[in-house]
Amino acid sequence: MQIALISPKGPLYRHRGGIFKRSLRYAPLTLTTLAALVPAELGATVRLYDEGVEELPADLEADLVGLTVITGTAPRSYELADQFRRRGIPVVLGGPHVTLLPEEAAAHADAVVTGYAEQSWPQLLRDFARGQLAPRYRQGADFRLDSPVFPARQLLDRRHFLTMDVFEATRSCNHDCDFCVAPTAWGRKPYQKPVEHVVEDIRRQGAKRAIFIDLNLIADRAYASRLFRALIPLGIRWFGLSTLLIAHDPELLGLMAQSGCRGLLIGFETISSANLASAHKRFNDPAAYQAVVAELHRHGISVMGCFVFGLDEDTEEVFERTARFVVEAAIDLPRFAIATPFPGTPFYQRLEAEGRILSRDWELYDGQHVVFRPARMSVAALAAGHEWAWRYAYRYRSIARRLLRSRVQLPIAISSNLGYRFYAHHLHCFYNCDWYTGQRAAV
Ligand code: B12
Ligand code: SF4
Repeated sequence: MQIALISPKGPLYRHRGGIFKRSLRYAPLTLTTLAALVPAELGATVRLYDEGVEELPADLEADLVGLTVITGTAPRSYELADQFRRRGIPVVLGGPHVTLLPEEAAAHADAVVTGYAEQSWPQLLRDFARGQLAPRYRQGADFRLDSPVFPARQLLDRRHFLTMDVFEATRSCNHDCDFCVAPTAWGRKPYQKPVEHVVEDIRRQGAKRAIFIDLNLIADRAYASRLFRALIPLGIRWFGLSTLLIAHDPELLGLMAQSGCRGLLIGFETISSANLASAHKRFNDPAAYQAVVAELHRHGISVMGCFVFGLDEDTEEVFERTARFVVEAAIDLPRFAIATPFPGTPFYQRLEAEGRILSRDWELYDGQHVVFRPARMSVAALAAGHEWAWRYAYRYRSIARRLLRSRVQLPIAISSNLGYRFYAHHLHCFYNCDWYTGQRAAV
């Protein structure tokens, strides 16, 4: 059996014409994990294709195609799925967007898989081999990540990625921020790989630097503490994601730093407490942001700080205040996004009930387009302000000011800042689709 697993990409991230440089691109674990879950007894050959790094072969042949779908790539995924099915190749769709909108996806697939797929995907493949593919596979919440599954990273061409040393210890998150896909798609129950399996994966890979893609590594304090202790003997340096609550837990932070953590992606989201309250993210306190960054720097940890624009309390002043703030606070790598109501989330439901969703073209749901009517500014002002903030934060002067104050992980910080500077200066190339320019011109 020949299985082709594909990660389709929207325009922003596609390798040709996209603006997401190799210096920003690590190898995700979706396709490599699915490949590792293929039951050995089927004797299948698995090939992986990531449209973010390569063109799909026009004559791609397979007995079964699996596509991973996030909201921003749903139109491209459906287009590819329809093409394969026209050629008589059965298609399976899975991933966050399929979990959020299975009925929509089912119109383009022979089978859809919702939720995580640790048990359902092997089951699907066995059914397919017997000629008994079912239209719907659901992973119940009662599964565990106990069995050792080592992602098949060797199936991706490492030349396309900054690093292949990408790992995962946990899934989902215990919080319920109203804009986040994780609690809606997968629930808040923590799923954890046994710490020994994570360590074994890192050892096998021979990694010296690692990226953890877990949504919130400190969701379960006891587990995080066990994991960090187990990482210490490996002597690696690693980057991951956490909430800013880590800065308020000196013991865990000390352990995290000792285990080799050198950078954290943190969702600060907004400098408005009222926005945070309505998004159910009250544990973020804007008054403490600067101290949080300083505390992480003190431990040698650089900060990728993420902010969203367009929440209901935001007025046109928010762009300048936030952009100046990230420079003053010496955030090593700031990222800005436009608030995006992913389907199924409480944020989407609220905007829909208020009649404020302007477009359901999922390709625009990439965090860089305005798809709803903002409360206190126009669509055009939100789009322009967001772009302005990117440019301001990535002026050479701003980069220098941020990095000279931080002085943490300078070589890596300089190269990723240059990657994001390129991104910031090319964002406008992606605001030329007809619907979008029409909206901006109309306001
Ligand atoms: C790597 C990554 C990216 C990469 C590539 C993603 C891609 N597929 O194109 C890049 C950097 C491009 C990216 C960009 C963005 N991303 Co992203 N990203 C991730 C991240 C961190 C890791 C993915 C991963 O490797 N997971 C590990 C694997 C094992 O889990 P998994 O992918 O969920 O797969 C499991 C199941 O879902 C299922 N499954 C998945 N696909 C399939 C397919 C088949 C056939 C089957 C059977 C099963 C199946 O089986 C797997 C095993 O259980 C996830 C967060 C996370 N930790 O998952 C966010 C995540 C996917 N991203 C998300 C978001 C919001 C974004 C951005 C909007 C961020 C932004 N503000 O700019 C952009 C949008 C890009 C776009 N074009 O629209 C959301 C998804 C939202 C949504 N509704 O689609 C996630 C879930 C994060 C979150 N907080 O909610 N991202
Ligand atoms: S803390 Fe982060 S991952 Fe967890 S629900 Fe909130 S936004 Fe999502």
